[in-house]
Amino acid sequence: MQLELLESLFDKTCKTKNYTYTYGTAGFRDKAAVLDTVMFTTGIIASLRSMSHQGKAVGVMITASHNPPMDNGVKIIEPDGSMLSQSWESLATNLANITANENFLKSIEFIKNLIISLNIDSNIIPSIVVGMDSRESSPRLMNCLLSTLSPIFNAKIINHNMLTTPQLHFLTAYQNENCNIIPAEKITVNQYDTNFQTAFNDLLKLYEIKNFNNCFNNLIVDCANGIGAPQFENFIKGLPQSNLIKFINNNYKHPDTLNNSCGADFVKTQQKLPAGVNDDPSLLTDSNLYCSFDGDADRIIFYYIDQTNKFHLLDGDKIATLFAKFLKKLLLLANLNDIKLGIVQTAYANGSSTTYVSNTLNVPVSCTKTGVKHLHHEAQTAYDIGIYFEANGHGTILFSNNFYSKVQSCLEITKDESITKACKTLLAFSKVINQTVGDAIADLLGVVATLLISEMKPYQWDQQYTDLPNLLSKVIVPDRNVFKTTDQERKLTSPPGLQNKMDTLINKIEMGRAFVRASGTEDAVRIYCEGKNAEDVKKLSKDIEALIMAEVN
Ligand code: G16
Repeated sequence: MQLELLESLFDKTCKTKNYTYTYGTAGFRDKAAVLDTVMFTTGIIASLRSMSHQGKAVGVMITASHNPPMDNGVKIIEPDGSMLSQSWESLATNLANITANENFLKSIEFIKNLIISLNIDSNIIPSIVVGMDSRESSPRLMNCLLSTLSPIFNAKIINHNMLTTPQLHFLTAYQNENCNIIPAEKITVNQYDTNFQTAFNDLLKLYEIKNFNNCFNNLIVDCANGIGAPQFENFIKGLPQSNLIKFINNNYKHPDTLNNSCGADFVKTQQKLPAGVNDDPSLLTDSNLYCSFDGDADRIIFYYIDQTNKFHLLDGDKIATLFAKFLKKLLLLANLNDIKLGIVQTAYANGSSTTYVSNTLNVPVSCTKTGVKHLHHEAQTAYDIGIYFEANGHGTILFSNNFYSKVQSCLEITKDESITKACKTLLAFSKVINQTVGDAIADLLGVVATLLISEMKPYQWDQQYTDLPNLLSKVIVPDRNVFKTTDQERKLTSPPGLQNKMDTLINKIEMGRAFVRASGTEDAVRIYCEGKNAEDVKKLSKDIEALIMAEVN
């Protein structure tokens, strides 16, 4: 490791100085113009993280996901494909801020101290797997990220260039799992594609499903004009009935259109169809199923229109309950009642969904703070089948070792055909899911397979429960950091007194619930409101917004 060389590279790369970086909900995220310094230090942190894992591959994805085109960001991926361990978030933030604000020697001192305190063997060669989304700024930021990897760390680098965030999560884990049998340079996105295409096709074969028309005529996929477009267009070549899949907002070569009036975040927050559907009357029918990815295809939400052209949202809560009902039925069929199935939500989950999960499905439900890392952890530690979804469509399912061993032994012992089929379905379904992180492509396969096997149309899926009217909005304030929360972000502790004023408003409306929290990805404060009556919810949202503005001005 040649730390002496760092200074010349620093002078060349780090143009942003006197700036404070914050590690947000999902990594560093900011205007692309100021990210050079933090990309430079992220390369160093990722290398040290890999060395602390004895040189196992660590992933680094350049993306700002649902944010507008001028933003960008970076997410670090652990060797098992999960998000960077929380204990390293503050190390990454400190190094970025020391490098941006102090004498460069302090950065070197920080790195040296880190190596000593974490007992990192500096002879270990790190292995880094990198990728980026389709933003205009991504190649420039990739150069900043890569600048230290070879000269300083002599790192082994696998550059997958443009791909989706979940593809990189999967390939990072895949590279580590197969390091003794497949050379890292032979691993491409083809392995991801083959893995999930095969899993989906095998699952459908169990039920001899050849025709999708029982559930929908066409599946319309809104790709948010992001990297999900070319990746999924290529992916569907290995799927049956791929002619039924139609793409809209797949203009990823025009990065200025990314997430603009389209994509999962737009459709969820605006509760309306994205751009591109109304332009083509042939796409607008009540027999179609629609879905939207976000900018890096780690989220998905579904929707459909009814015969009166009314829009109906099937968001992350609806995806979680669809999966829970399906998996619970399979567990019952297989008499596997000791496998613990549970759902993890955040405060954004619609109240009706939580009631439905607890009272109708009789499935335990946990609530965590916003951020996939929190939900992932809860799903992994609390359940054998941990279904986690944020209402915004970010989520996946985790299957524990206990799940696999119980299903496998049941399969070996049983002579009963329906038990055999239920066990085989559980195992096959678990392979369709990307267990490293929420994945628009894998979740889409899971939803389509569940609908086909359950012979369910979108409106029947929607009938599980009726969402309470709700509104998610955001306000720009001078300093969002003054908004601090407790109770899984459901209550404000600061600014003092604001929660009490909000409670007075909330208590006035029937089934009222609302909370306010600072976004960890955008410079904004989010307001979520729900209640029995849509007009009350609108008013509550406006009143809370007014309270906030009065507080900060
Ligand atoms: C990221 C996180 C999600 C979170 C979302 C919004 O999603 O991975 O867990 O729900 O940001 O977070 P916030 O409300 O703090 O801005 P993505 O898809 O943008 O990476």
